[in-house]
Amino acid sequence: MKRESIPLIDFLKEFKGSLLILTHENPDGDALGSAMALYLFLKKKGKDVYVGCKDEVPHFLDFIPHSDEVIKLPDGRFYDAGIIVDASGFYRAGTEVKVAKRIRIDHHVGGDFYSRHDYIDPKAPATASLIYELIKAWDISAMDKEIATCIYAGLATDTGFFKYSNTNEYTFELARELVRYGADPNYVYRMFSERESLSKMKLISKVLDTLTLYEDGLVAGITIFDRFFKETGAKYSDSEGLVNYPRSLEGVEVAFALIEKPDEGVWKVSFRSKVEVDVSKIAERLGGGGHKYASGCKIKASSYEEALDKVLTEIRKQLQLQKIAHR
Ligand SMILES: [Mn+2]
Repeated sequence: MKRESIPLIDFLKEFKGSLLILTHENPDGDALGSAMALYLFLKKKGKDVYVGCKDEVPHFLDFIPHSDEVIKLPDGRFYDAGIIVDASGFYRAGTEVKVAKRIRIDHHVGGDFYSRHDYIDPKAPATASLIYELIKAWDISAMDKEIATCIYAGLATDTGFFKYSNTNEYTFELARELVRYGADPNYVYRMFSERESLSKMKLISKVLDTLTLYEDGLVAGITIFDRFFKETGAKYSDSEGLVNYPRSLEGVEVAFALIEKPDEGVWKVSFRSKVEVDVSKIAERLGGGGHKYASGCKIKASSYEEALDKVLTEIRKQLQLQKIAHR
């Protein structure tokens, strides 16, 4: 991915104030990996920089270097500038953020635009790859093993460990560079995939019991009821990625996970697709957003049946619009 120039670099070079880097709520590997990589790099550049998140760092991400330095938001402080990474806008922080200037670094389609200092590229495989490009264009000599590990964690997460359709020549070139700088692929894999808790396994067992096929097997969904967390002792962050189970079924083109969030009075929905269906369109019609193959939204509904009906209605609409049927 060749770029002419990144205006954000010129802004940051001149910038003298306090800077808050933040992720969306319920951070994933790309969100936290990107935030920490940028934080560590800007600290090396002598900036007055902080990193914050509404949620505590989940167990599966606690190996990310210096993630214990993440500030829990809201912290009541005022910052001269804020950079939100891997999110379609500051509303995704899920909490109040007091910053004089807003900047967004992201690879999602659409979303909020703040100024020419935003650094957005929907073609990037991960936000972490944009952080790499920023460092490369500014001062690659500041790259080190810790920063490379943060970026690698983001890239690996968003490509499904180099399996999803955003995996291409560039993805591997970038991975090669990161390994050269000290990222350890086996270590990152083990940290993400071989540290599960028994309570998460019990949660998966309950969730798989809800697995249901719709539209003659073109669509598959799971439901994560709030009581499952109480019954198993699993944490909310343990629900991350479970939507990949319905997606893994043969013949399924659209998968979804419906997650009950009584504290917010909503149902959170994650959508995944395999080849053709553009699930970003489904999420957008329900007030959310995302990518062609991965998207999400929150919907208000007075019952589970109503939430499920809203989801299935929009999925059917998209299948019809794209004329998707069994081959
Ligand atoms: Mn991402």
